[in-house]
Amino acid sequence: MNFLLNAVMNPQDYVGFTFFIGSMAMLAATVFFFLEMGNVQGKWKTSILISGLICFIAAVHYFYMRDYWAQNAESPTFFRYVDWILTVPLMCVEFYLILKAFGAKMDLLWKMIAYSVWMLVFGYLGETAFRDQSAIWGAVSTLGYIGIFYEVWFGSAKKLSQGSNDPILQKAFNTLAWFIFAGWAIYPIGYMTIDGGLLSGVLPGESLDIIYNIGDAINKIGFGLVIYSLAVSSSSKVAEA
Ligand SMILES: *C/C=C(C)/C=C/C=C(C)/C=C/C1=C(C)CCCC1(C)C
Repeated sequence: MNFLLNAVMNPQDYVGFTFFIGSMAMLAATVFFFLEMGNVQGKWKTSILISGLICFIAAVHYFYMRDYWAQNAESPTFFRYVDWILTVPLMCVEFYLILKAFGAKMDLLWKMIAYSVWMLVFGYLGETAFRDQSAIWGAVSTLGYIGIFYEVWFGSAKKLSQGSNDPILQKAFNTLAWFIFAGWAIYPIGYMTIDGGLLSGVLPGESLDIIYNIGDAINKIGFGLVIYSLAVSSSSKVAEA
């Protein structure tokens, strides 16, 4: 448990504070989703399990990131991207699972995972090895983001949702699509605060981690809650019928 206790944080350290809040929020959300698995109908359990796993993986990384920040006052870029490379594909799995009953095939899942790996690998390179040219790598990374965005707003995922004739599913799907549009757009804003980026003169350098931490709380916990409420509504509809 050493990693839980190591960090000594300065009370003025706002960035560190958002890591701290982030780790607690992810932990609480994990417990919530795992416990609620028992309250939904069988076919929804996997979706809720994955919501819990996304928050669990993030919680573990947040404990490390908080420590790393407290010790080095430096962005924990490596842990950040390890977290994302595990959790973002799991969010793609969530899309696949809710659409599976309406005909989603594995190739939709692999396509979305490929887009997200593309997005994250090039984003990582732009934050590390090629930081001097972060804008170019950010633009390349954005192509992966656009791919996911397209799938969910116009592509095959959207069409499966439309064809489902299930208003509860459609409402949840549309909310998740907004998470991809507005929630995920938080990340490139943080990225653009890197020196030489569009926002580097506008926002201070420490904003990067604060913005990423806010993005994670919204997108991991919020996204999970949308899946959860879809599962609860669908389960109670079945119970009534
Ligand atoms: C739980 C973590 C999530 C949902 C992370 C999402 C990350 C992104 C949508 C990152 C996107 C980026 C760009 C679109 C361009 C600049 C580089 C990134 C990786 C920050």
